[in-house]
Amino acid sequence: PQSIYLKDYCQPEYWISQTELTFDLQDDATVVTAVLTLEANSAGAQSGVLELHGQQLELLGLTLDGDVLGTGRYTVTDETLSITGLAQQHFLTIVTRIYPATNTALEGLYRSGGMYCTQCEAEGFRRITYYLDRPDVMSVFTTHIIADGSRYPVMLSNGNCTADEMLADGRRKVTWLDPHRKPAYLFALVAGDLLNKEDRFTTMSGRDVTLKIFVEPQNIDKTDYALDALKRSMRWDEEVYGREYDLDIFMIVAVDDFNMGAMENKGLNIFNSSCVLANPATATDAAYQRIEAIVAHEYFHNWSGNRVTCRDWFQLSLKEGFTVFRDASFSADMHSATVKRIEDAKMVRTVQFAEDGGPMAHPVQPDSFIEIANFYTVTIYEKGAEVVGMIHKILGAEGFRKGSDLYFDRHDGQAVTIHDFVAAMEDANGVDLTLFKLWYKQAGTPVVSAAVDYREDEQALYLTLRQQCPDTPGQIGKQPMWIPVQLGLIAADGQDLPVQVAPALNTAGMETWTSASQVLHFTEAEQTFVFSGLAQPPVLSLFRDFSAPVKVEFQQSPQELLFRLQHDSDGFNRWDAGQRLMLDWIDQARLDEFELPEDARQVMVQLLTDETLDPAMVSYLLTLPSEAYIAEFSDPVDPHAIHLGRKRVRLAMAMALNEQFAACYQRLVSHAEYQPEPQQMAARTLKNLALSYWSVASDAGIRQALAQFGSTDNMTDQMAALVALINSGDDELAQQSLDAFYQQWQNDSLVVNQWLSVQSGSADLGTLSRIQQLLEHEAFDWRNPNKIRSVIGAFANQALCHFHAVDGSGYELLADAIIRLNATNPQIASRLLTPLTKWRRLIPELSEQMKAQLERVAAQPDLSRDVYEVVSKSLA
Ligand code: HT7
Ligand code: ZN
Repeated sequence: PQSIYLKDYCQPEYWISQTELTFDLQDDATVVTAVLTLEANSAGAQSGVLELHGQQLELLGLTLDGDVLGTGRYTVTDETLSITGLAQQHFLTIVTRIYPATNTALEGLYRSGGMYCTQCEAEGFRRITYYLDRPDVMSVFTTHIIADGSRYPVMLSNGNCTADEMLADGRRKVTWLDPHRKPAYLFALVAGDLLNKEDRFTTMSGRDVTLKIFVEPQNIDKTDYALDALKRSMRWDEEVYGREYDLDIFMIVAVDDFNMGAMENKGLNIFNSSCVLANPATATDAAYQRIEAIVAHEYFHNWSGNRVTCRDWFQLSLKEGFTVFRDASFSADMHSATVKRIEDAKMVRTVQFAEDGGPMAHPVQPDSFIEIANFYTVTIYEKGAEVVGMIHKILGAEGFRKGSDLYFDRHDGQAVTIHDFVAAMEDANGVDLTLFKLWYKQAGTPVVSAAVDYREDEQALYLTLRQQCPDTPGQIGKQPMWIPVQLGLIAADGQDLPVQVAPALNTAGMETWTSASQVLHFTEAEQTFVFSGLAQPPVLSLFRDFSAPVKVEFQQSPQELLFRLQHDSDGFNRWDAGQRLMLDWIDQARLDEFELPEDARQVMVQLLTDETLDPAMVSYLLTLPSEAYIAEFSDPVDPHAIHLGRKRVRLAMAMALNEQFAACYQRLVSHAEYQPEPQQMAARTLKNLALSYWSVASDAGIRQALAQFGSTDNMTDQMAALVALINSGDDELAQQSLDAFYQQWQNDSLVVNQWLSVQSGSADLGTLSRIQQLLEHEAFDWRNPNKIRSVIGAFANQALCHFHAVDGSGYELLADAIIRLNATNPQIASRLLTPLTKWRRLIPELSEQMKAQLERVAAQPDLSRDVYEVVSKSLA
């Protein structure tokens, strides 16, 4: 397989102004007729050759301006159809046959359950017909769907429905017209026997929009929350970004077999059913929040992605980074902004930093790839969002809004680049972001080290920051970046002091950027900032609000960390201080038994008993870092030592605070009817955290978990109780509870997924033999990505002590699954490889075994591009 390079981008020789598609959905196959209006691009090459993309297509017919094309005029390969001798304008008709029922890759048109659906991003449209399947080719699409109307009463595509007719043979033909020009990756088609829940939304200019969520009949009672979340998103985008919806109808369809979370097809979003369906009995609070965030994310793409799209796939973060930033701001506004920030930072530190430090490291704007599907990564999405967030920090909310207004106005209807986005931000604010743009170009996580020197005679604190970004594959020697450092100075009484930054000289003798603002602009390899007017040495709170996605090396004593856990006015840094303390404890506990220090115990007692605090926040402050998070702070990584250390600290906290956890639990038990609303969710989060500690340390806690398991009406509490019972150490009780749970929920596939993952991801239960049993279970299905994620994904990413079994059996199981899926669903196979890409960071005895499994995968014949790219880069 060949790499594709950003530097090779050039415009196509032809545009496709109109695309008319007819889908004839037959039992064994689908025949697709595409009529393309071709127009020569005056800025493109003028060879008269058109090279269309196509994969796994049977070509049945080809006519140009009504005449059948002779075989001398065209050539077909596995991936292209080339036509020669073309002039300025043509109508090209292509007839292809495809096989949706055997499409297990879930790209293009495929069947999920009894329905047809599509997934065209990034390059799935080429599995439907020959086309210029690239995002800068934008066309007006008309879609006709012909099928048996009794089996497929619902037939949908993008835009507005313009005709619905019965054909002479008794079949039905439905026509959809999307007036907005769009690239093929935003095309969608759905046909099935579906029900829908309908609502309406009046836009800010008074237009009436119909909203519909389509589901299989058994799920019709699970649509209300997503519909409400959609309306909240539409209102929020109007209020915060001034963006209004632009069609008469907005539709969402839930499908069971889907490679990712959801897809923003114009006017017809397609969702993984796990990211849209919920009712209190079956969905946890976390699932509700995920649904709200994903509904918002896909809706926000209507502007950041669809109205203004990407010129090429190297610009993917243009739409994804920006849209993740937008959905994060939305979630922050709907719930607790601090908790959302903590969640996002946890994700960046655990998953993105790992990617940035591994063999698949790439910049937010990559400069090459082999398979674009491998670049839907945490770097493109989450780091991309952090980069947009830093622009927001630098410009302020008002300046950022001016920039986004200019971006949308200037580029509406265009396919553009990340450079265009930044240019709009610069032009609207009169700032120069040239240096800042390195964030898009340089891979790797910058490491910032900080040293402080308090000078009593000057009543000043000198802060020296140094930055360094490690080499990454293909990028040796990085330049200093523009890092916004939000900070605070805390007095001994816990109050914030005013931050006065005096002019300072950096090592090069240049005057630095200074301000009384709390955001410092750190732009050089080394810089010293001087804070004046400080009668006492303050406690420094650095990188408040996670103001930049960097690793921070700054020594603070346990007393200072504890002080900040108690007093830092920045909620994110309160949490961060606590996590740093816990990391130290876990480090100590790897070697010996651990006892919770008394001063820490007192602070925790205070947190657990102060009823004025946000319970969700208290819960985060008392939650230990996950094993994966701890691994990111370890070198080399010894998963078994991490597991042991964490387990000891957990037990020590549970024992030292047993009474308080029990009391906190009792205080937060509520008899109100379950509502998926922020206050109730926050209370349940803390209540169930208390239960998890309480049940680790005492039989009373286990009895309470058992009572909660059997009596609750909502999945949040039932699942929390089940996890507590699994962790109780009583294997019989754990198994009985799991059996009862399956008995209760075996007919609800999404709940069964939770049942699968709670076992597969468990340190107590996720043993190799259990995983093998689950893979044989009636509930498991190799064709369904959710089931694969629930068993194999949970095992390899969460049950770390079993996955890293010293005999290498966990790695072997994962490699077997990857080899199997390589043939049926390469995207999922490739994603499952992620844990194996970290082999170099492990202790030698594990590292070698992991490498051996990677080599075994690499040696397989017929590797997909997806798997080949990750395996070969991991071994390079
Ligand atoms: N933009 C969507 C990306 C997506 C996707 C990409 C590759 C393969 C399958 C996929 N399904 C959806 C999702 C989003 O970011 O909104
Ligand atoms: Zn997206």
